Amino acid sequence: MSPPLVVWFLGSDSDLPHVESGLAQLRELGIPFAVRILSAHRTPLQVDEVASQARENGVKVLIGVAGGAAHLAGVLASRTTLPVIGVPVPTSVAGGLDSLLSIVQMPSGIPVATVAAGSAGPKNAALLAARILGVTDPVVAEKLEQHRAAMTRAVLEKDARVSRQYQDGVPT
Ligand code: RP5
Repeated sequence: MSPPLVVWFLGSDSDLPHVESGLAQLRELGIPFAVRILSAHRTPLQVDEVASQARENGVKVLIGVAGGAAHLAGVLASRTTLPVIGVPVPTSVAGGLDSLLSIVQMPSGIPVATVAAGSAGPKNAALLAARILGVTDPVVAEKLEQHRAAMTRAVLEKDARVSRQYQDGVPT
């Protein structure tokens, strides 16, 4: 098994269902990853240890996933100079606006690349991690080109089907 290039940090195992699409995306791209359940508030010492050792362990990108007072990605970014992506978990508070603002409003000097609070978030976190890896890894870069070409084909097929269906303004 290859050592992980990407590590997902989840503030709780209750966040796991939200990130399945992102894990699947990394699997599809053949990028080795690990998943840890560690919390900025409940296990700060372990977050500090894993984040501060990530670079020497060969990790290239960290992804912090949390909801509510979602400080995990920011704390990760404070303990490493590797790129950190933040994934806000939807909550009952305005669809996760609390999580989103907790992650995105970082102070100057400690950046976190924050993705959407909704269902696009985890998948885009995986694709953004792949783009970062693709800067220096031509195999990953080529897989990203193929992924985008497949997405374009899928949309054009839908366009052809729906535009045929609505010829003359009425469904046929
Ligand atoms: C956050 O609190 C976690 O990331 C999770 O989204 C939320 C609730 O955690 P649990 O109470 O379900 O463990 O830290």
